Amino acid sequence: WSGQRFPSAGRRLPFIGDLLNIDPRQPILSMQRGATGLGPIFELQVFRQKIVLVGDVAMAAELCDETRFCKALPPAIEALRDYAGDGLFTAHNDEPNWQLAHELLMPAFTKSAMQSYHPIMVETASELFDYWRDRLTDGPVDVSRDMTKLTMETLSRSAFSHDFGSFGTEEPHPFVPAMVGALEGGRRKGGFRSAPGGRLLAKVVDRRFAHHQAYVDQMLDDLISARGDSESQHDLLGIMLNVAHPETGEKLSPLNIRYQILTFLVAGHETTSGALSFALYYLARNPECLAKAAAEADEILGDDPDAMPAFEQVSKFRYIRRVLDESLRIWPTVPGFGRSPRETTTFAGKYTMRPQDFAVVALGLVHKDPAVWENPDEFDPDRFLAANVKKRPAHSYKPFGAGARACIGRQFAIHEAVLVLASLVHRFDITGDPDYELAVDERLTMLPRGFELTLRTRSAQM
Ligand code: MNH
Repeated sequence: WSGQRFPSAGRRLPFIGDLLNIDPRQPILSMQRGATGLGPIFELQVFRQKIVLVGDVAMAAELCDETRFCKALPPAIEALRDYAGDGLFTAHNDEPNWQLAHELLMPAFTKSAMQSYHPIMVETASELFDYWRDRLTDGPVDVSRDMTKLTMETLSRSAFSHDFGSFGTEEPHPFVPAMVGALEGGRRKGGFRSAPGGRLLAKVVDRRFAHHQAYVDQMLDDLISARGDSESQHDLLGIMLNVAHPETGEKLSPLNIRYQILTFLVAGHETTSGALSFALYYLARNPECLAKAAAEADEILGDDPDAMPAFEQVSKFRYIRRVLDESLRIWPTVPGFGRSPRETTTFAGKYTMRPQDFAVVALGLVHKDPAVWENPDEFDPDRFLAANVKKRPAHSYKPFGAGARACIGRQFAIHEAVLVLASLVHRFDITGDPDYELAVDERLTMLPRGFELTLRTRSAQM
């Protein structure tokens, strides 16, 4: 962005830039709050690093044009390469391992692959419901905690055929705090990387978070060595270990496989957990929506409150799918993504943008652009009725990113989330605390904090 300056929030100080305008516990949310009145493109400077963000549909749509733009890795994501290297999420566009892994792993995300995950998803959701049933008299459940148990378990069973035993204890599996700790360390390093003394600080952070890293490393070793010399290709890990590219014969290297396992463990569960938790928050707050969702579940699943959906039934929960879509509109659990031009170009009709420049699509703002979304703060699943979707410009809604580097797990996440929401409202009456005010935990992704639900089995009334 050579020489170009965009509006910024608050007062910019020498040396640290806009650092004081950012809440370290909620960097993205505080940044978005500060954007009010700045217009559709604004900037943030922390030490020598400048980040440009866009917050309206028109600019987001331009950046999503794959012919002119491609994925960029903003500093916070670049910092994750210490852990995830050239794994799918953190690979640079031109790194050969991205193409190779993308081609080898795509078959694990086809519709027929979803069919093979379906029984695992059903089984895992049933275990959560049994876990809840055994604790119904213990008071309300912590939604984010239990949704994280569920999605973590579903992902590890589907992708790695590994049972984490998440429902055996109240506490989350130790991988969860270890992962959050390791990533938090990475984020702090990322924030200070461009500061003088940043390298030294990184060493301090590394030491403080070393035990988390050691735990994660051991877990990856165990997951891989448990395979022994099995040639099986029945799950994601089997494909990574045993499938060669049909044309080049190339296979993923052991180091890259470790990066991919970590990538899938992280990318594959917290995002879906947040989406489920926000959807349940909105259902509990909007009794008419909850009644419609439950009626849809009852109609498709029938009288038995313990019935679980068959594979073909999951796509029939149209209303519940709209609840999920609308929750991800208001709370995109991946709050943004970076884009760079393929060649130097003029962006938004007037800004020169070079390939080394990037802009972050701030989904929390784009998904509420008043030019496209009426009453943007209101929860209304019917915005996603086909007739309404058609009226909106392309790229108004991008919770799974854009282009070749968009989410590979989108169908997996949607299938799992719809299945869980439908069977949950079929089996349980859910009530939130009317005094609860939504608070959000910002890790790499967004999760409601302290949101609880009281559950009652519905069998009694049917
Ligand atoms: Mn997911 C990329 C959002 C669930 C695995 N994911 C992305 C991107 C977004 C995203 C946005 C693009 C980021 C960027 O451009 O920098 N993902 C989500 C959301 C959910 C989600 C909102 C759930 C809801 N993701 C999942 C699941 C998996 C997964 C489930 C795995 C099973 N996601 C990935 C991987 C990538 C990705 C892997 C990187 C893909 C690539 O670059 O090739």
